Amino acid sequence: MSWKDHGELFVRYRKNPILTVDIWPYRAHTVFNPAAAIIDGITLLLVRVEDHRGFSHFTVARSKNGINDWEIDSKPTFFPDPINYPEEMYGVEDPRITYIDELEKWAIVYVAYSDSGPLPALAFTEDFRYFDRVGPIMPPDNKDAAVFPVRFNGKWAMLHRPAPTIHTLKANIWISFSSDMKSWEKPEVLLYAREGGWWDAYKIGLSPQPLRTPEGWLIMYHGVRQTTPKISYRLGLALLDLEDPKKVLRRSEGWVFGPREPYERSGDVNDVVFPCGWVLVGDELRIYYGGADTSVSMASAKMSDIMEFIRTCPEKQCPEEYCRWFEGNRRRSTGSRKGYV
Ligand code: BMA
Repeated sequence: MSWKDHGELFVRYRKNPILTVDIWPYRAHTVFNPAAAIIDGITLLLVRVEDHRGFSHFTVARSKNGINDWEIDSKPTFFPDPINYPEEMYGVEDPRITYIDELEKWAIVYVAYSDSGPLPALAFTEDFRYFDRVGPIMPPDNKDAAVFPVRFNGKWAMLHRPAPTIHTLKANIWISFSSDMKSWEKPEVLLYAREGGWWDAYKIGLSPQPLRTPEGWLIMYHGVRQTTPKISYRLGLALLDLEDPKKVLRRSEGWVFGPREPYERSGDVNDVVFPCGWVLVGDELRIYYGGADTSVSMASAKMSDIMEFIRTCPEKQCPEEYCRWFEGNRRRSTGSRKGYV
């Protein structure tokens, strides 16, 4: 049997949370779910800030060591602009940032909360001070999106997560392609939510932006477990083929990080860890995550340990018995589901 319980791979910074609303330079309700990057040696977090209307915007926090002494912009850095961009009517949420070498710009894919539901929107920036909005890049309901930094056979690729459907109750991670990052095509399911008792049953979504490693694209995703009367957001890993990101090479069975500490277990939404960004510092992979939709924390793991772990993960997305059952069902249903096993 391939199943191995590796437990949690990431170790929390001992003085978490690293950012709370108490140190914010202006009035706000909560700060959480940041995107992350290192620019000229400085760690930059694009933090989701929720105001007292319940609407979110983004504010930049910068730190030399990525842990403390954060310099936070004195006012919102990226504020919803519903007059010019009506899809931002109820705010902007959960950004993911990717540096696009070819364009010499950062691509920010964020959730615009429109009157018809959440949708992925795109903006570019060179400096996190001025932003060039492209606007919506997919219709609602869709979220948890990030672009890859390179093209594949001439096309950009994006991971995203359409909402659960009433037909299957499932929300899977999809991959789509584009020539210009504005119109996206050829959508196909990449990672399936598992079912039954699994920690990632029914609803999964991408967490930070895809990370290139010599062995493939490392993907961290959240799985949402719903039990009465609560939900838990936990994190798993997958590895995608470097040349063809439609191919899933490995997927962890157990979760690698989940809510445990008081600042993750209790807050605006209990039992949530939700990273939108990660950075590599030498051999240390740091995730920056929202705890309980209330504060920002950091946890890290050695990249070499992660790669060693991912190599031991199964190639199939689920154990044999379940795959056999799923394959049986798949053959009875329509269409091909390439990339599943
Ligand atoms: C998800 C997203 C996240 C949030 C999480 C838990 O659907 O909206 O922003 O952290 O729910 O509430």
